[in-house]
Amino acid sequence: MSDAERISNRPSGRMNGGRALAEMLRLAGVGPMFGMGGFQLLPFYDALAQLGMRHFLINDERCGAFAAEAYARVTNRPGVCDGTLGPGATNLVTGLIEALNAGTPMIALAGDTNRAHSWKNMTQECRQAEILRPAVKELIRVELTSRVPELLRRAFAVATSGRPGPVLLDVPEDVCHGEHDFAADDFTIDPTTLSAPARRIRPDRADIARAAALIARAKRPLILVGGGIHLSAGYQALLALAEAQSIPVAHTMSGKGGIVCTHPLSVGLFGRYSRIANELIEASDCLLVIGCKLGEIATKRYALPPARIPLVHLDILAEEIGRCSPATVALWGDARAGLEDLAEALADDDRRARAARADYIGEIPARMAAWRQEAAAQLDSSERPIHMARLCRELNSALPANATLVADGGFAGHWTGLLYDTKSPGRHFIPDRGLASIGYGLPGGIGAALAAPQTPVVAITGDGGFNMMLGELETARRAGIGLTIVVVNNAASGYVKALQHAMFRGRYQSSDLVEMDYAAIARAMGCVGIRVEDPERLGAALREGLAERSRPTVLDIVVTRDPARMLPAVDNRTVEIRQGDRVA
Ligand SMILES: Cc1ncc(C[n+]2csc(CCOP(=O)(O)OP(=O)(O)O)c2C)c(N)n1
Ligand SMILES: [Mg+2]
Repeated sequence: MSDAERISNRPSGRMNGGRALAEMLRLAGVGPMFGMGGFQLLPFYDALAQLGMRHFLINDERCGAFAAEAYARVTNRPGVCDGTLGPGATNLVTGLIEALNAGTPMIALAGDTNRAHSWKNMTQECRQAEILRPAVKELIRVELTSRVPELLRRAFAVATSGRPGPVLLDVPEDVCHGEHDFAADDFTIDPTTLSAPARRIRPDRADIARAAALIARAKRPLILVGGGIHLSAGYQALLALAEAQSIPVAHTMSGKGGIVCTHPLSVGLFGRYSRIANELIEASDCLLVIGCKLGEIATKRYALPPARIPLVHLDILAEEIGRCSPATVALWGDARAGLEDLAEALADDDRRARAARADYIGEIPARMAAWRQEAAAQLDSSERPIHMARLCRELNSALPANATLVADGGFAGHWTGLLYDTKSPGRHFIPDRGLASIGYGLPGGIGAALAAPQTPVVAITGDGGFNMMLGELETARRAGIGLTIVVVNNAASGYVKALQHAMFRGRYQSSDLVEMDYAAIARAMGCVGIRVEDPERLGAALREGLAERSRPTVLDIVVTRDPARMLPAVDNRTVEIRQGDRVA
């Protein structure tokens, strides 16, 4: 890399480690940061103030990690968060693992004890490096103030290369407060490492040829796309291959938006919940898996895909290929690059393939229409309390094409994963399927809203998940963001209650919440609060939330309290459960 290609702002002279951290993050052009201060990182905070960089105090470091994670998903640039030593650092764990499992680029800073006194019962001291190490792609302990720029460069390179992920910089107090004479040359960074994917690798050509031969022979090929399509921004390449070859596309929750949900070749979610995609998998004669781990939920606990169907698996992480289902052809590489190469290898055969698959493709609108008809009673339901399917239908009508829906871990994510339709390609649906924690919705919404201030962002969360995070309404209000938060109010830890209904004959334990008016709570916190009990009011309430641009709006949606009717697409009164089964 020549000097001209590097980004450099060339500050120089004597400065403390905190200032050097801030200078490097400024050089990297990071977006808003999220954290909660403590003594160890205060020089960093002071430098942020002096440099005029955006940093938001968050009320729980876990939320800072969630917000930074969602920011990264929207932008593909590393999200940045921080925590002080001990409890600040340990509170980051859940958000960092979300990023690790989802492949989201992140950089987290944790203050640590002054090494002159460490391991002498320092206040808040704990073995935080050991606790955090398995939560991140790489943990970097910064041992010298002089090495801050070099190690931040390393952090960006790790966060955005290969399968992206979170990197934690563990910064001892004396390194952050300590000073060093920096040279102008110290402050440089490789611009390719500032967003994911830092570098693209193409699958082996011979493997592409074998995969192309398999696809060419197939009468009913099907693409199964996961979150990797977003990390690679392979939207155009996916659409081009699907259209040129007439191959329908099914998606995981994380992969939703790889192809627009309203596209005629989109067959929706596959796995635990499905419209028509699972049937198409069963009837397929060649599956092309793109950027997808084929984990428990995507495979209905490994019941899919059937072993008899040849499987081409394209992934950026070589050891992920064939981990859960054996791959007939392994394609190791970037999703976009691999899709482009496949399209090129098949190009001469496009016309024949499209003609041969005309009937196959023709089935899809009819199957989708049949599914819609079956689901119509739910989608159009005017029952009170409100049906979740009706809420999803209203979200589909009210949200414009450029909107982003952030979905929390409970039923909010399950139902919208199945029924929400994105209208333009890209990350317009953000579920926290890395670790599927509840509580992601509100802080994730904050991160997404700050990442794309001009676009409408709606966060949908359960009441349990919202209870966990209520304090962040204060953050959202302070940040002045027009985020719409949809609270699915079923007065329950609903998923747990539904399983207790199905599996333990309605013996409920610790799954009920008290009836709350979340709209009133929101109003008391200076936000807009609207309680909706009538489904006919949903559309207007959503539009009101979207129109409010300077403070959060909480829509408290009163949905079914009947645990027999909570699970999407499963009539659990008739589900037969054997020992060890998991229905959802
Ligand atoms: C941190 C965390 N704890 C527990 C769970 C297990 N869990 C999955 S869904 C769910 C219910 C959450 O209740 P709520 O947010 O109200 O959503 P609902 O299922 O009622 O829609 C729970 C406890 C989880 N996913 N994450
Ligand atoms: Mg609930």
